[in-house]
Amino acid sequence: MSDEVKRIKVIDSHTAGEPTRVVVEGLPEFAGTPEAWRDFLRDHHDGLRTAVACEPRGHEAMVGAYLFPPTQSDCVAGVVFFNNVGYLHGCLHGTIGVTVTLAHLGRLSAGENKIETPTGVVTVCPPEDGWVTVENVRSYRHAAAVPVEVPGWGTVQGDVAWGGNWFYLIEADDTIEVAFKNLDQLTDFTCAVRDALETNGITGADGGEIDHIEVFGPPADNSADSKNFVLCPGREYDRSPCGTGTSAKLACLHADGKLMPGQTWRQAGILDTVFEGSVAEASEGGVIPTVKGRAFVTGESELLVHPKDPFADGIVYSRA
Ligand code: PYC
Repeated sequence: MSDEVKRIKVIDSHTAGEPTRVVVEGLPEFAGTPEAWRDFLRDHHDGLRTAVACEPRGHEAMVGAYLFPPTQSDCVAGVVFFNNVGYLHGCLHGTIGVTVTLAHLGRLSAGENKIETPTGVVTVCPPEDGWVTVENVRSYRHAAAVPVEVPGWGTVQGDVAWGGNWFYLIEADDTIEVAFKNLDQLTDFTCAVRDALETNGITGADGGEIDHIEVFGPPADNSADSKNFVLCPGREYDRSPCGTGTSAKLACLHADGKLMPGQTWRQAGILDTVFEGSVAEASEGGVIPTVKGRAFVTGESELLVHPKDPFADGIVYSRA
């Protein structure tokens, strides 16, 4: 076995509290679309994901982003997002993190910059004092007021919507308050809901797995219209208001006639940080959301992976 240490250059940022670790050097040789990159890395180099995202180099809340050359000439980069348990379809807090990282590296042009992702092309502008606006892919409500029996919690009702990931969106009732002090309860509740959706075969379009659960309650103050808790794939919650979750919410509000094109919705997350969103109507139905949030670069480093390290691929485990 060679003693050669693998070096992975990363740039860390956080968007409204949620981390993004962009892998800027250290990917294996490959070329292709974001879907092809995702499949190649998942099937042949999944240890890279766990080395970057999991302890001891990462942590459970870490969201990673692989950066590679785009296939479309009008895009500045291709990106695949991942976390401690797998790959994400899309990720907007992550796109905002990638944008401040590209700006930090001097790789953005003035005006609009397009980024290829597995969900489609998203458009960003260079950050202004850390604020980045992202035009997301088409988002839509797939099913309204879907009931599900959740063991220990009773019947829960929510909308199923696509915002770049599949979400089940629930309005909190008196049994649960969307507040940071209730993180454990919110996590247990949303994990139980996700399990119940799976058990009952409730999915997004084409059987898409609903792997994000979003609970809404009143905001802490008038700086937002609503406050959410978002369970991400795995057991971690989004520290930010979740950009794809905000997009799913915007699509549901629009479908209910509660949000007109161009009107602003301010979505707070569990830390009371806020994303601003608005929609344009999409010709195929649904909406094209625009989401604005603020990110800061927090570190530039090189991860070292020694071949003899028993945790070269990170500490990988699954919790029942
Ligand atoms: O901001 O879209 C988002 C996101 C998805 C998972 C974590 N953050």
